[in-house]
Amino acid sequence: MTDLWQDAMDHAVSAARGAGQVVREALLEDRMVMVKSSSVDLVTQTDQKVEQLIIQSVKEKFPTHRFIGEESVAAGEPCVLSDEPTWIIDPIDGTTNFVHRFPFVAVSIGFSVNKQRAEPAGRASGPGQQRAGPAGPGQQLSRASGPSQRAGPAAEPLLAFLQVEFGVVYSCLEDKMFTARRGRGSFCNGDPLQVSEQKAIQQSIIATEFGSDRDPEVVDKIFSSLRNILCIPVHGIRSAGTAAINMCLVASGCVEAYYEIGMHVWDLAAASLIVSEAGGVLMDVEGGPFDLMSRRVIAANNRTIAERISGEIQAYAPARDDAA
Ligand code: LIP
Repeated sequence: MTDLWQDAMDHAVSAARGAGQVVREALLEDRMVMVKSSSVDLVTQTDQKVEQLIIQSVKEKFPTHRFIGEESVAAGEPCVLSDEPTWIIDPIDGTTNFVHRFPFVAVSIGFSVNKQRAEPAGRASGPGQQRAGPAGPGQQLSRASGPSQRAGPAAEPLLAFLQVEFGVVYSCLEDKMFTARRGRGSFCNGDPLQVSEQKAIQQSIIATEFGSDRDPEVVDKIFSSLRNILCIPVHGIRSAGTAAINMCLVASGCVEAYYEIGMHVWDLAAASLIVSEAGGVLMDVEGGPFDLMSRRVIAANNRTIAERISGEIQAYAPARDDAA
């Protein structure tokens, strides 16, 4: 089977590794901190430099491809997914961590193509792929089985409404390269990932973030959700300070779920595929289908835990990433 996108994925891995080196070096220097949407929504020259480095290197190799980059969008570029091959880039996921040298920082590169186009079974599938779960326009499929459990090609047509073809998250201070290709599993430094098998939320760790919205009404909702979930009770709550790494922790089986409202498509795109290819599920915070542009997500090891979390969340709807 012709593999259209392996070159692009190899390039993404190498670009993420190069970007990670720049981020590590920048950590040793003084960082000039600027603000974006609010006084706690931070950006540095390193975010901007790394995004330009990645975009330039991709343009040289794939001149027709499009981009959604966190800092480009902040500078006024559109945030649109289409059928065209599109690189979705967060040069530094965890900018606040980076500014404070809190040691979890990721370079995130997702790649989408053929938005909302149904494909025949197996077209982009790896050997032994098996899928389950609902799908609909603009959604990530969830998958019931992890890499180790796959057997035989998909028996029925796959509803390939997936938007993300591959995802690369480089946790550059840990030197962990998380990768996923649609239908081919998720990996960390080449080792396959599998979500936790835990079925009881009472024996789970849940990751979440507090985001950068300081509107007291929003903060009340965040704390109300947190209180509800903590009091289920769960074993614990964790925050890595980066959406991408939180989701890679779900894919790795270290935490059972991650939820948040307010992060962006560039925080989510790559890691959403890493979660689903590790056997996890993606869901909207109100229990509906996951929507990459909605700025809301539950990523969990299984549907039962995802649904339980959705029942405890005080939902709200920030402006969509693709709002005009
Ligand atoms: C950040 C996320 C973090 C979230 C923030 C923000 P950035 O991304 O990864 O988890 O809580 O709202 O979106 O700005 O560091 O790329």
